Amino acid sequence: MQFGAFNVNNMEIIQAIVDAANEENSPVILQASSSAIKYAGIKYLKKMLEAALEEYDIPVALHLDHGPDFETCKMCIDNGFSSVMIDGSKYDFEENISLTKKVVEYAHTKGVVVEAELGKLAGIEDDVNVASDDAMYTDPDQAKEFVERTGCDSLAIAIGTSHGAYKFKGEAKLRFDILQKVKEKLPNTPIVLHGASTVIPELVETCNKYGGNIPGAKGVPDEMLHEASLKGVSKINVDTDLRLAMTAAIRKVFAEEPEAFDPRKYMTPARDLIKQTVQHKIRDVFGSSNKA
Ligand code: PH4
Ligand code: ZN
Repeated sequence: MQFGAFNVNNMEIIQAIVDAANEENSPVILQASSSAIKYAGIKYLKKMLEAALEEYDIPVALHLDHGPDFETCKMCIDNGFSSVMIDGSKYDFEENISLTKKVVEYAHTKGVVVEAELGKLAGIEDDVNVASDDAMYTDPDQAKEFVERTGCDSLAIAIGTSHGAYKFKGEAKLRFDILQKVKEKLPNTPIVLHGASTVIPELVETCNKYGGNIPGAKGVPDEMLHEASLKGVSKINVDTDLRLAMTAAIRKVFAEEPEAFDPRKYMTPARDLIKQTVQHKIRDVFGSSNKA
């Protein structure tokens, strides 16, 4: 079983995810990157999480995605986030260790758990752009040393995924052999997969049909996410699929009802389509549904 960690940056996205998780009676992780926090404001995100917790009985966590530095992690910890990610993957091994360790030491005194990253994802990662050629898979021996020396609670690894809608030029290919080795060396450390959107073809098609221009987009097929789960990935990050759902729904309303200008007219179907997308992932892909 895997847990979906869904990126959020506004009220409708949060409502859609939590509503979907509630219907599936599944725990869920909401996560905000530092650019999402800049966009929405940390106080709004925190209060919207509180609203979601009041509304439903399911466990909902609020996680910092790709924390770029100690200060951002500290700000989120001090604002009641359940967990933080410190992304030191842009630094060399030793620097990544010392930054991660510093965050772990602070977080653990406050009862907050820490995700770290070792290895580099190809593509755009927040403000950091790692060229495909530089994409660096995680080294399993280093992963073991990294976790032992930092005390991090979970580890994001690079096995060939990347952020965004263009993950593979040809066939989708992930290095499951690396995942397997990492898991052998770290049997008790939850492993995280970033850049794990499927880039759902129907959503891309709808975007393109109604004036979008996202040709040749390709993500991680559901079967591969299933295999990743069997081989030990416990947290799956999803952002792009939600962006596509929202855009597809809004584009459709704009194209079919050009006279519409009440935001509720297009935000309602946008929220519904995000909800459907999240529900499908929880139920059919991640298997975290506890629906009777
Ligand atoms: N993420 C999302 C990163 C989003 O700065 P920003 O808000 O654009 O950062 O961590 C993922 O792993 C999402 O993967 P996906 O693109 O395959 O959905
Ligand atoms: Zn990521």
